[in-house]
Amino acid sequence: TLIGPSLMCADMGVLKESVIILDQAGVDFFHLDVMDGSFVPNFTMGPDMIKSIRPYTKKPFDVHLMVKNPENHLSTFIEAGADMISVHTEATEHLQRTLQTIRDNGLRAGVALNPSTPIEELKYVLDVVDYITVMTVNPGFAGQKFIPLMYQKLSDLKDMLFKEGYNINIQVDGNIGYETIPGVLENGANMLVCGTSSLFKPDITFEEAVTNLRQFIEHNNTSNFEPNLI
Ligand code: S6P
Ligand code: MG
Repeated sequence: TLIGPSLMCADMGVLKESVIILDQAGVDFFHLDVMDGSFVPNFTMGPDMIKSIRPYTKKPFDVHLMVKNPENHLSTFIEAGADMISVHTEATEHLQRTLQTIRDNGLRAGVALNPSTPIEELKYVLDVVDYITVMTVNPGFAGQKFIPLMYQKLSDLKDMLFKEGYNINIQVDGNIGYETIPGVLENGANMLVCGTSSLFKPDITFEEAVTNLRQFIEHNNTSNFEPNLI
């Protein structure tokens, strides 16, 4: 199971320091949320910000594009230092081409689904996908509540991938913490995006938060669905 801090939850005044400490604390990847105020009603990180923290860790940068027409911005985020890019199936007309372009540039290609979007949308792009992000909240904000039907969605997705014969990572994003981790692991998730529900807590250091989270995952991981990337 891979752990990735969601950096939009960090204190932007000490972003660089946070990256260095989280890296040393042993996270597996960094999750970077990009919003355009149109696909989702908020703004977060941009390419310059991503570029400015790139020198402080060698861990993969997972850029989650919550923007309309993400195909128009791939090169911007590749140049900023992305190793993995996920796009929303709801935001691009030509999902297959967009994913293929990400891969052609040597990155891992991800596809993210809003809570209401059915997994069937993915059936004919599975051969160009490295990870699927199941949004367990509606994208746009940190600190929201997990949508319970997403456990069923994860389980259905796991079944679909097994039936179609694909070993694709399943990432979960939104309110991933101690209440929800046992359920998402049981239903097939193997990449956890960790925000205010787990890693970014005022009363605990990043080192403690990562250590506690690892122990908890080890105790609760009943599935043997191991990540095949990074
Ligand atoms: C939300 C974004 C996420 C959040 C993350 C925050 O639109 O894509 O990556 O940053 O969900 O985590 P939490 O625990 O505050 O929900
Ligand atoms: Mg995200």
